[in-house]
Amino acid sequence: MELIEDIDRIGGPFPKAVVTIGNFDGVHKGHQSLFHQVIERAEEINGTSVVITFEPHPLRALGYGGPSLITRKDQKIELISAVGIDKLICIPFTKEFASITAADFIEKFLIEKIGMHTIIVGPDYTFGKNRKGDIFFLKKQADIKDFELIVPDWIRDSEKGKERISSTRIRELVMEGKVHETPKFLGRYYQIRGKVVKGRERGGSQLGFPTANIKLHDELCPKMGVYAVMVECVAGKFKGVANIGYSPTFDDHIFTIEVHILDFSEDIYNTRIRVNMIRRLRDEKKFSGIDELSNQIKTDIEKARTILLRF
Ligand code: RBF
Ligand code: MG
Repeated sequence: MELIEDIDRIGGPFPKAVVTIGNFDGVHKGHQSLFHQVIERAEEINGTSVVITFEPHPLRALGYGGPSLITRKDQKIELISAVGIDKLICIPFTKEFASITAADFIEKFLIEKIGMHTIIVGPDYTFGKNRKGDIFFLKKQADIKDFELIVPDWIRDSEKGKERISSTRIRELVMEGKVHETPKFLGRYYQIRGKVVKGRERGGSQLGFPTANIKLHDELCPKMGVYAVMVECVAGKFKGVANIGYSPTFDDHIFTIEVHILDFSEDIYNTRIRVNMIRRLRDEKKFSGIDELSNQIKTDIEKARTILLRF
């Protein structure tokens, strides 16, 4: 996959471009299905598969805040590139870009610059200045400008499932701690990313359970509590138990995201870490002392080992 981040250097028009456009936060199963349809159509017509996305989130660029992202740019690019798309165009979304009319966007950008032959978008897709470009508008333009428009139906969470796959729903599940429900929408476990930083150095020496403290790179953070997790770090892939919260047994009231990696003793300070959130085990509690907390963590680890057996 070629990643294109400078719209003045797109290198198009591409032969028979089959295009999809969106923010694609989360790169969830709905997005993945669109990408696969883009690849299939491109193969059928001997064309080029193209995904166009925006950074930052259009709402944020326009000053409306916007939602906490499920996937930040690096993870989004990584996930899209894994699907097997030919070109990923990541457009810096600015006020200027937002002021382009829907008709100009199609003519000057999609057709002239990209070489669009086919566009595949979901039923609720809108684009262009004030979001004037919707499916109805696209249909009319497709007839006038002679390109192909494909609007697949929504992807559901299962064959008979009723729930639409949506980034909003995934954000809610993460914030409610229901991380075990995210795979049916994401097609993978929800993952947090960050860097291992120095903590209070209390876990190993006082509790007997050293933890890697994580400086979060992500915007979205799962509900506070204790989780069974699968860790990916420089040393490999490991099972673990994570705690997100204020460690109320102690009185320093510092919010931390930390993970105790099972059967592990390497020094991973200042390296990158990825934590796949498998299942939430319980709320954080204030214990009467270190021994009580330590015993509880032992129980958490036993539970986690059972949950993580198949990993
Ligand atoms: N601290 C608490 O005050 N209450 C808890 O319920 C609690 N649960 C934890 C569960 C696990 C699996 C881990 C790794 C840590 C937990 N902690 C909890 C945080 C603990 O106090 C912290 O790791 C040490 O104080 C070192 O910073
Ligand atoms: Mg620690």
